[in-house]
Amino acid sequence: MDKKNTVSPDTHASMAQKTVGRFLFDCLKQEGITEIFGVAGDYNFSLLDTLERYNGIQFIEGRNELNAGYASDGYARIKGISALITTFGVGELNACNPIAGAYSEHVPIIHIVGSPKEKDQKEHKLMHHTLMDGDFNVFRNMYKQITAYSAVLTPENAMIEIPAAIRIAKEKKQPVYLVVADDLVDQPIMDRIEPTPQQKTSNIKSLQAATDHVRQLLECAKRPVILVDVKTIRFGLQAAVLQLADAMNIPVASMMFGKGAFDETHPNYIGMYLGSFGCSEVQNTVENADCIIAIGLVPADTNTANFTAKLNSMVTINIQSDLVKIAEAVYQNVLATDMLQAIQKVGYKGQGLLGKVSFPYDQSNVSNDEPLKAADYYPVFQRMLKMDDIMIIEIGTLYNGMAEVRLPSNITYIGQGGWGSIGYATPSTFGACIAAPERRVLLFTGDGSLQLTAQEISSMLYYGCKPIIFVLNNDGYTIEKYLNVNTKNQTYNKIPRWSYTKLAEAFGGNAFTAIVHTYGELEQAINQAEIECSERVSIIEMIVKDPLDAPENMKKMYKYLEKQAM
Ligand code: TPP
Repeated sequence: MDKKNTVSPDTHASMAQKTVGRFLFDCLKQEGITEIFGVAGDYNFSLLDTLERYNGIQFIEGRNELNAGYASDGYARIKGISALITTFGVGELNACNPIAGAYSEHVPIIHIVGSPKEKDQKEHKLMHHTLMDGDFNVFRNMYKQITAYSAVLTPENAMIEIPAAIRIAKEKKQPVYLVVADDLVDQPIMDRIEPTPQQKTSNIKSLQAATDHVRQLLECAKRPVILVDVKTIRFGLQAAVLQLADAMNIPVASMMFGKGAFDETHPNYIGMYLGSFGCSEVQNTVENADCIIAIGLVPADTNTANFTAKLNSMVTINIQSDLVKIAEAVYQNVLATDMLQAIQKVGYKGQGLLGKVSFPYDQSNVSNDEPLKAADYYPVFQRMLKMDDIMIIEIGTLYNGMAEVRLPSNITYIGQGGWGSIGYATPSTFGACIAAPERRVLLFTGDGSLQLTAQEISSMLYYGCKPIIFVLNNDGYTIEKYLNVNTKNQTYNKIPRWSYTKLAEAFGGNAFTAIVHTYGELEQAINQAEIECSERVSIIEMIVKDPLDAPENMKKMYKYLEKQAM
């Protein structure tokens, strides 16, 4: 990062009594937060002034709060937790979408809002950024619906509320909301001791009963399978799942939201289960299994190929973070880590994969001068990926196509499959770059989505981030033409034509850029970007001739919708 503020240590801090602001930042620093995203506004000046003097956390300003919220989401998906500072009303409401998205997708963000002076609030004065009705609780009440916890901070309660909010965010993996009046930030806090929270543990009897049930299922199972989904990532279960797969030696498939949860180079990995829209071998293995060990499953429409995924619930061991469902039985208070270990101890030994597994993008025979098509550019992406890359995939045709690209080990794969707010990926990429400046970061975005939050490329340039950005220019909202059988020719799916490669210049920065139409050009641009990405941002605009070009699974989805509509 080139343009980091030089943070001067607060020389008086060690002598002075802790203030609300300093205590807040101490608690965040303890969680490993070294950057906080947000946008300045007069009600959060005291917070930001404290932060500017604070040693060890840098304020990273976004181009708006929507983007800063998405950036903190991307950051949290890499560092485990993040923080966002906005101003009252106008600022915090701009961040509702990313915070609701984080709630839906289980991403812990500490959202801190600076509010008008306590005295003005008590007197119900008509202050700017309010509804002009003297009510200062309106926005916090709105936020209660999309956060796991909220509190109004005071010097009296800071030592209780701040640790409690952080603990809840980490436990539930969801955002929390803290609001503090501008004039209270510098007030010394009252010494209080938070009651020691009870460590969550499994209920031994429930765990035992669930384990007995698992044993019964596995005793007669001939074709068991492991199905990995998104909450495996959110609740940090990847290592435990990998261990289970090694021990059991049975096939492992991934759900779409859960991409990246399991090492796709593992010999037991069979691919993506996309119901009847995906690979039929994977579908057969999962749907004919006589025991499905499903971890962190979210059976949503877009994760189950419009609910065409048919998991036999009578043979499914559905492991959630703190409960397990097996057939019709629900075992409450069973922690996923304990359940995974218990299954391993049952001692089932499979025979690995019986046949050879094929992956859709392993082969492609296309000449260099052919125009770009989904069927053949995904194999190019598959070849360019490297271990330890961070990939951010926007919702759109890319999210569907990329699902079946086979990943190298140790990839952090970021997508907002469930919340699905377009424009998420670009600011999230910015957040990822800030979280892991040492790693290669790749953004794959559609042209339509980029038009929502393109400003964050400016922040990338400003803070010296160097992602490689692929913009899929298919001249409009292609995915929307597939989501309904009547939307192919609608004008609302057309978008203005932008010069995407000129964005960097417009934002006052310098980037490597390329506009590519063919495979030869794409490969050449990728080779160059691989050199350039140690120095600057790269923007590769991929022009696709046919606005209806899409990956195979989307074409299958369209056929399915056509049948449904008949
Ligand atoms: N607004 C928000 C904030 N989120 C949404 N998901 C939508 C609208 C509806 N929507 C879903 S996908 C999409 C839209 C408008 C179009 C995406 O187009 P693009 O990024 O160009 O990707 P493509 O499918 O063309 O590759």
